[in-house]
This record gives sequence, structure tokens and C-alpha cells, in this order.
Amino acid sequence: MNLTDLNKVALAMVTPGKGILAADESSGTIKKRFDAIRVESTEDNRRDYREMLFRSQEAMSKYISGVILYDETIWQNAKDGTPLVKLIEESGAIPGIKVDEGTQALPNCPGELVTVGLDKLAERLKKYYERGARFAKWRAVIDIGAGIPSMTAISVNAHALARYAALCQNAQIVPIVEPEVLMDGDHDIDRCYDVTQRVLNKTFQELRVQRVALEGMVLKPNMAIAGKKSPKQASVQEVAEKTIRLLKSCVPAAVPGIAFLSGGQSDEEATAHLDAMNKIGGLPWRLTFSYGRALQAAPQKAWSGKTDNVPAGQRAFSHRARMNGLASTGKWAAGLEKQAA
Ligand code: 5MM
Repeated sequence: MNLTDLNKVALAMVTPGKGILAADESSGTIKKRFDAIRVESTEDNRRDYREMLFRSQEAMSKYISGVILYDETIWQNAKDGTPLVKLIEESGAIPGIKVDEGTQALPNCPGELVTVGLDKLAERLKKYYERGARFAKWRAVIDIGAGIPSMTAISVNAHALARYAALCQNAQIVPIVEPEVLMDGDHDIDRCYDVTQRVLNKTFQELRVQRVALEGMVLKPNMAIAGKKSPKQASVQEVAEKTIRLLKSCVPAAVPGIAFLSGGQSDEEATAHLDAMNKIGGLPWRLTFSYGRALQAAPQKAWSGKTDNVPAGQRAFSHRARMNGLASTGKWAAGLEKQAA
């Protein structure tokens, strides 16, 4: 492992003013997104949609540091035969790859999940590196509910995240470590805070046990935020302050950067929260975005599967990428949202 090079890639992924586009929806998830805009989820449509994003010159060259791809996409070519990976590289962004293979029910823990995909991962990483991937992503899913999460679910998921991270670094690939505490329930922000703290502490314990070099990774956590169904929603300032307090208590300063998931927040909420955290400032790590839905909902709607709508889709994507780019340095303001391209 060359830690200097891993660290360089990790720092580039969290370049101030830029963040990561999570375009790694698995087949089931992209079908759900396409269903919502009444587009059939064919291989060509998925290619056309993603090609539209990766050819958005303004967004990709100014505000996107890296793109997380799904296995199908990393092997796909654009309509003119150019590999999609090449489009990403030419824009100045770094190609990355989702390497987990989804979740399975966790035995003896009703309602809880464990992320799978470690088998043959070393071989798969080698092929992804040859294709151009310089970072990877693995997502663990922790749900909050009555009596959950169990310590069992937290432990096995943390163990798998660390196994994956060690294998990535061994293959000269920067691991994005994503332990996602879902915001689907009716819990308040303090319950999310407590659960996320347990999850992050266990994850960093496992990363240390498995000798993962913290300088060569990026953390992708949820924010401290109330569940979507909670009657007690927290203000933007409270989310920002509690998330910073939480991360300071669990994330070592050796980690170069933290790139948040959006988790079901509205586009503008995700931007406002990131901006408020960066306005607080004085942080040991760079804070940016690794959004899926909060970057793509607008371009998906604008595109709606029609070639004529590609420029509108690209404008919508560039706008969200710019807003989040500004938020990554604490320079966003709600008024800028009205200047939609
Ligand atoms: C883009 O969505 C990613 C893939 O989800 P599936 O494996 O379920 O298809 C997802 O892992 C994503 O990278 C993160 O959850 C962040 O996305 P959001 O939409 O929460 O910002």
C-alpha cells in the first residue's frame, strides 16, 4: 500500500468547493427512481441518463470531485463508444465504484440487516482498479426502531466495513466508509445522535483493529437529524451544531474528509445543513457532500427520459452541484437557490 498516494486521492475527493456524486444506484433503486419519472429502466436508458450527468461540463469540472458508479455503469460506454469512466476522468473528476452487494437479513436479529460482498472482493478490486476506479464505497445500513439497533447489528456491520476498507487499501483504492443510520423512523435528533455515536465509535474501533490507515479513507456518515416521521424536527442550526459535536467526539483528525449522504432530506435541506456546518468552521477534517438523491432528484425530473430535455437536465444538475459546492465552503445562501439556471 502506498499511503501517500491514497492520502492524495482522499484529499482530492474532498477538495474545497467540490464533492462526490453518488450515482451508484443498484438496478432495483434506479428502477424506483425511473418509475417516478415514468421512464423504463432499460440498460440504454440508464446509460443515457448517466451519460447526461457525466457530460454536464460545468457541474463535473467545477463542483464534482468524484463519481460513485454501479458495476453495470463502470463497464458501459457512452453512445459514441467512449467509456463512461473516460468521460468522468476527462472532466477532472475521479471514478469510484460501489463494491458492496447489498444487504441481507441478519440472523437472530429480527428487522436488522448486514451488508454483504466480501467474497472475492480482492479480485474484483483489481479489475476495478484496471478500469480506472481510484476509490470505492461500501454502505452499512442501521435502522432505528423499537429495540433496535442491536449491538450485534452494529458490530457485524462495523466489522464488514473495516474488512472492506483494509482490502481496498491493499488494492491501492481509497475506501469510502459509509455507516448509514437511516432517518426513516419517528425518533428525534437526540436518539439519532446516540445511535450514530455508537455506530461511529464501533466502526473506528474495527478500523483500528484491522489496521486501516485513516489518512487513506473518507467517511460517509448521516447527519444527526430527526427521523422523517418525527413530530419534533430540528432546526438547521441544531442539526449543524449536533452533527459537528457528534463527529468531533468520534472521528479522528487523521481522517482527511467527511462526505455526507443526504438520506432522504430535501435538496435544499441537505445543502443548508452542509453549509451551516461549514460556517461553524474550525474543523479538523474537510466536510463535503456525497449525495445521491439530493443531487439527482432535480435533473431526473427535468430530463424525464427525453433527449430534448438533456440541456434542462444538465442545467438542473449543475445548479444543485453548484449550490452544494458553495455549501462545502460555507458560502451558500438561500437566496442563491432562486438563481436556478
Ligand atoms: C445513490 O444511492 C446509493 C445506492 O443505493 P442502493 O445500493 O440502495 O441502490 C446509496 O448508497 C447512496 O450512495 C447513499 O445512500 C447516499 O445517497 P443519498 O440519496 O442518501 O444521498
